[in-house]
Amino acid sequence: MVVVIDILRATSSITTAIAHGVEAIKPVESLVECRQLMMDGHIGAAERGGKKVGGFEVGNSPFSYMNPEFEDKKIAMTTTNGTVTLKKSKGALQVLVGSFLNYSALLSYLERLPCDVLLHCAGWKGKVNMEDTLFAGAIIYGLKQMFEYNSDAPMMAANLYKQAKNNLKAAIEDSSHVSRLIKLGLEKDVDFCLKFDEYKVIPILKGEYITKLKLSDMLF
Ligand code: 3SL
Repeated sequence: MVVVIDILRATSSITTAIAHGVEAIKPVESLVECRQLMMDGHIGAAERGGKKVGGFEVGNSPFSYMNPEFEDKKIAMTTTNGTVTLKKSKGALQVLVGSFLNYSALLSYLERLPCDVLLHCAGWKGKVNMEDTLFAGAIIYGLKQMFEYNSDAPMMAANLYKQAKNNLKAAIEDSSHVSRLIKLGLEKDVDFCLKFDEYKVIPILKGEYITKLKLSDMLF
């Protein structure tokens, strides 16, 4: 079982889109593939370096996925790190999408699971980042010793979260990606992505598409 985490902003945007009625999201790595799918009837969503890529319908702001016109539609999405991490997670027993926005829903599923869980943080271009580590820590903290750790990394993430949990924004405000998004005028996206439990959905990557986890998908 893998939980993909890209708090700013891919997994927060995917959670928002699925909660707002998007039928399915196909994560793809290249702009070329995304453009091809757009020509084949998908809504095209593309972000690079925090910016919406010209020629596509949306970028990666969670607010752009609250659009009622996207209900029951399919989206092809490519982002700098999040969609790459989703593709790399393929082959796991299940691939779930995690964010603060669906924290409690995800936690209550994970705590009943009879299997190992890998928290797969997207980071930024292969490097660790604060916001994904904090969310991984929030999950580990929430699971309260129900799992054994296979290294010290989960304990480190949980300790970081414990120190930061009363003011997550302060903990990440000097981080690399928050600084990048603020320079782009996207602080409201940061604030939204740090909100707990806006939604109850758990997006799941099944085959090529991310959809809403249904009762029949549950492993217990
Ligand atoms: O890297 C990603 O997948 C994005 O979430 C980055 S951004 O927040 O859209 O800049």
